[in-house]
Amino acid sequence: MKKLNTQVVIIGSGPAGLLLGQLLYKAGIEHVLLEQRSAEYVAARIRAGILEQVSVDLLHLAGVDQHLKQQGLPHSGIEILSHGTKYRIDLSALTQGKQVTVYGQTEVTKDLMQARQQEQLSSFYEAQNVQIHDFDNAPKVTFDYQGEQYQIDCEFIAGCDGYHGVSRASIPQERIQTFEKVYPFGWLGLLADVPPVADELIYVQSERGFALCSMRSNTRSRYYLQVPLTDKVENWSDEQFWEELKRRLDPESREKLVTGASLEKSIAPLRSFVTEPMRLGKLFLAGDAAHIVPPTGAKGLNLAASDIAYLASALIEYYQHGSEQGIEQYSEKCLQRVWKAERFSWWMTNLLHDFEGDTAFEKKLKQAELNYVLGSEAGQATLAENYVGLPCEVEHLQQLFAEGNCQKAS
Ligand code: RFL
Ligand code: PHB
Repeated sequence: MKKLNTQVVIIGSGPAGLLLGQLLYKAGIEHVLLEQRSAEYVAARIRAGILEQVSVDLLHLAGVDQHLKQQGLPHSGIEILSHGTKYRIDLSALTQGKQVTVYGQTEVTKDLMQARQQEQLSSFYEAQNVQIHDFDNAPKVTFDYQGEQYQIDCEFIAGCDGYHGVSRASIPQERIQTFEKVYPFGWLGLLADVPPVADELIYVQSERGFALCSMRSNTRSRYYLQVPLTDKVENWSDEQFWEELKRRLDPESREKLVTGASLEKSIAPLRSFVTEPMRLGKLFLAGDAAHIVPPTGAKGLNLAASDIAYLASALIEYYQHGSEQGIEQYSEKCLQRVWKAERFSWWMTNLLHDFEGDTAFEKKLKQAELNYVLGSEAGQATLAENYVGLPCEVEHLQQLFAEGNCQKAS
């Protein structure tokens, strides 16, 4: 068995693991990253598309925002189409100038991976059989790589390995609590090289179900349709997708919609899920390993980034000042923000989707609630404040960075 040692082992090369790696590297903290998939597979995954300012600030701090600055599209508003009428939510006007940035998770991942490669940071892609040991006292991670067994002794483990990862699964059940809601529908997503139907995202509530018109750039669009959980992507030709999308849109958008061949098409189930606590001993859970939100509020990727802001701060405080305060408070701080994002994502999902099981009374109430939100400045402000992202202590991390590099632990 090959033996290595480092300060932090990061499991997972999604946005959470990659961002943490870059921030630790910048702070002079040694780490090794383990990923079960190939680098090519990870770099090609199509997922989220909206970055909160907090996520943009973190990528800047990590020194990985050159492409984002050039290609990210700042958006100061979104549109909501409710039964044929379009309402604009002026995010900036309602939040003292805040906005979101359209920039794909695929691009974020590629930028972070490229920076990692340039700095030649220690990474094991296609690491198999990753296992966590003794995370309360003397953490170790074992895995198989290119036919050899490895063991890494470390001081902390960051479980950034997503919903299906090994980190959460390694915790004895009696030491964590999980909270879950599964929704009775999924999103069928289609990516195509066609110009977006509008300058801003359109969230569509219609009698035929929810739809979303999003984009990756001025020439690449991402569209979604609410579909039953039992549906299969093979049931949907590109033509059928475009026809159904048109039926859910208003006449003006239907007219403007440019269709084309799909680059990718897939169905994602919708789920809300939270694990408590998010730290056990020297094992931290971050991102989808700890929580899942339905994509309606565009929060999944952004929550992963804000967890990493708290985690990077905690580790830097520990190595720089010998303080365990950030480590002790990690779970509580993350969960405060996580539950607010869970609430918002659940609320947006409830308001905009068609729930088959709803009674006529419940449908009327939901419509009244949406009409209230869209027709009231206070209602719109609540939506806007949550959509652009609630505060997270990025300033604290910025200050830690400004104070200088961390000492390497002995
Ligand atoms: P990720 O991105 O899932 O990365 C986890 C990484 O860990 C690896 N891994 C392992 N590595 C080693 N050993 C093991 N045993 C491992 N098990 C897993 C995985 O291969 C992977 O590389 O989690 P992270 O970094 O926390 O980032 C979270 C975001 O990816 C996620 O919240 C969002 O993408 C959620 N999400 C969406 N969010 C949105 O806001 N809008 C969307 O449109 C949207 N679409 C999606 C999504 C998530 C999806 N998943 C997870 C199935 C579409 C899909 C299909
Ligand atoms: C996306 O562009 O993939 C996207 C945008 C907003 C959402 C969800 C997904 O709420």
